[in-house]
Amino acid sequence: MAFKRPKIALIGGGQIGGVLAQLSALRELGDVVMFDIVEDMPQGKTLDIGEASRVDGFDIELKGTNEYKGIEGSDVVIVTAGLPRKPGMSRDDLLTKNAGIMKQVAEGIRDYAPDSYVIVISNPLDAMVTLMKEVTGFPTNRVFGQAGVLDSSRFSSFIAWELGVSVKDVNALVLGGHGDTMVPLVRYANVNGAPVMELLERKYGDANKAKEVMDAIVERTRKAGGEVVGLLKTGSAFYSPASAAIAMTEALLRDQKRVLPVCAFLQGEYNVNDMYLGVPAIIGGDGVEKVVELSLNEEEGKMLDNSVEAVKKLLEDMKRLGFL
Ligand code: TXD
Repeated sequence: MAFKRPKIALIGGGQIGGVLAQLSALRELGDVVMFDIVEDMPQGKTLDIGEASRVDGFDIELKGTNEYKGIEGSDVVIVTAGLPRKPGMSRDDLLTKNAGIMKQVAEGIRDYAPDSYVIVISNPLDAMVTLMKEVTGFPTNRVFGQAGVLDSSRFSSFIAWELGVSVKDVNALVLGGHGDTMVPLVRYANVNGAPVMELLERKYGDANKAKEVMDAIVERTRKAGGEVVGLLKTGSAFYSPASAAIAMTEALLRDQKRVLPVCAFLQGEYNVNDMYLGVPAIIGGDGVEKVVELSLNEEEGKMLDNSVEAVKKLLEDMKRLGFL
């Protein structure tokens, strides 16, 4: 059997989809097919990126399509299809619209890429991943969502900027749903093993001040998506979400066994049953290979419970609207 390059399908060729295509090419992760309902747009975007292949030096084929047939044989599918909230639209309106889109997309993946691993990015993330799993019927190790890698990267960046250290030495994790109830784990945050709170206390010589600074970092992390939206005005973050999903894709295609916070299906871990939630997991050649359990103290446990409740509400809304 001849060797061939992995095939990556991008469903949604908007802001995030475009960066996903470019990063996939730059890192030579695999051939890319970009699907969108907008005629000619995915063809144009992939042609544009492909025409830089000589300059950037990548041997990757990029194609655009408006038909699901184009994603046949894909190993990984990354989904960003969806609509952002427009003025006058309620949360239910958005949920109805995006759940409708996700259902259609999931049927396309189920029918044309039945053996693929699926990474969902579209919002509301936790609900969209759940719907993807329900409609495709794929095993849960093959359907997961991107939120935690980005939320944790934001948390780590803010810590690095505050302490004036390389972000490469910062390890900081965010658990929970992708919303205001997410749980940045301060107690586990460290700089090459040194607890971040200890470093902040040394910097300020005052435990109260250190706590105040950390509280502000946690708050900024929770609201980081909104901060970018507020500045961009015409859309939401797209470079960093794409980078985050590419890290997950690379872990999968190169069987890296990375421990990454992803939206994974829980069956008893963290005392949560049969529900998707953001937790650290080993990501390797078989997708979500194992959820990594951390012991949480009472306060952290309560925050996670809070986040679980918020995700459950979303799922109830989806049921009420007839999608689950
Ligand atoms: O970390 C995260 N998970 C996120 C998620 C961080 C930031 C943004 N996040 C969400 O990703 C955001 O709220 C959106 O739901 C998605 C995609 O964001 P993006 O910025 O890429 O949105 P765009 O530019 O509007 O692109 C969406 C594309 C657009 O080209 C539409 O034509 C297409 O989706 N679209 C469809 N594609 C396929 N099939 C259908 N039915 C469809 N409908 C719209």
